[in-house]
Amino acid sequence: MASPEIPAGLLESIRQAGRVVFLTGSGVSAESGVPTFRDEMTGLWARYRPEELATPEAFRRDPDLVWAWYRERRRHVAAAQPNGAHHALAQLQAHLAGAVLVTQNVDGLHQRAGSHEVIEFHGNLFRNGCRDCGHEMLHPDPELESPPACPRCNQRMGPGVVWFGETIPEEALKMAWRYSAAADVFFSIGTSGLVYPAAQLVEVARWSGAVIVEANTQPTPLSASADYVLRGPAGTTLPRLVERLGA
Ligand code: BJW
Ligand code: ZN
Repeated sequence: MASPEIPAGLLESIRQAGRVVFLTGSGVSAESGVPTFRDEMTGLWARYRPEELATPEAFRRDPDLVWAWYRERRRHVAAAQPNGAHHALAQLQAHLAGAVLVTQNVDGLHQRAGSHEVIEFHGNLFRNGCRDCGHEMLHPDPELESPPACPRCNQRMGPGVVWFGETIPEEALKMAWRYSAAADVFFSIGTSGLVYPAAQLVEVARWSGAVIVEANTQPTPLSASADYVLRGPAGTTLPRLVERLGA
C-alpha cells in the first residue's frame, strides 16, 4: 500500500541517483530522548544556554563546569538507544550504493544503529581533544570529575567536539564538501540549518543541481526552497521512505 506522504517524484529521483547525501542534525536523536541543541535546558543546566558552554572561552573560564555538562551528556547518550530514524538511515546506506551520511551530531547513535561510514562534522562526545597540541584520544574514564591532562603536552584536554569559533576537522570538511558537490539528491534531516559551515553543504549541493529534501518537524530557513519537504518526526518519515523504496 503506497504511503501518500512520500512523493512519487522523490522516490524516482532517489532510484535514479548515483549519489545521495544525508546530512543529519540533533532532531534525528530527539526521539531517542537526546535534547536538540536549541531545546530548553533542564534541571541543573536550566540557567545556561548551550551556546554559552560550547565555546573555547567557556572552557578556559570554567573548565570544570563545561566538563560536567559534557559528562552528563555522555551519561545520557550512553543510556539512550538509536531510534527509527537512525535505523532507517543505516538501511538506506546499505541499500543505496552511493549514499553518504554526514552528521553534525556528536552522540555516536548513527554508528550504534549500524551506519558504518559516518562523516562526523562536529566531532564525537566519546573522544577527548587537546586544544593546545591537537592530540585526540578515546575518552578514557567516563566518570572523571575534571578534565584530564593531555598525555602529550600536559595541558587540560576537553571533549573531542567542535565548538563555536573552532574549525571543522579537515578531512570531514573536505569529504562532506566533495560529496555534497557531487550529490544528485541531498537530504537535510532534523537540523535547523543555522550553524555554519554545515548549513552551507546544502547550498553546495544545490549549486551542483541536486534535488534538495528537508525532513523536519518544523519549518526552517530551507523549507521554502527545498524541492521536497517531509514534514513530521524523522523516526516516522524515514522508515516510511525505506518502506516505499523497498530498502
Ligand atoms: C526534528 C525532530 C524530529 C526536532 N524529527 N526533526 C557563516 C555565517 C554566519 C556565522 C558563521 C559562518 N561561519 C562560521 C560562523 C560562526 C559559527 C556559526 O555558524 N554561528 C551561527 C550560530 C550563526 N560557526 C562556527 O563557529 C563553526 N566554525 C567555523 O566556521 O570555523 C571557521 C571559523 C573559525 C573562527 C571564526 C570564524 C570562522 C563551528 C560550529 C560548531 C558547532 N558546534 C555545535 C556544538 C557541538 C558540540 C556539542 O554538541 O556540544 O554543534 S553548536 C550545535 O549546533 C551543535 C550542532 O551540531 C549544531 C547544529 O544544531 P542542530 O543539530 O541543527 O540542532 P537545532 O537544535 O538547531 O535544530 C534541531 C532541529 O531538529 C530543529 O529544526 C527541529 O525542528 C528539528 N527536530 N525533533 C525531525 N523528531
Ligand atoms: Zn596536548
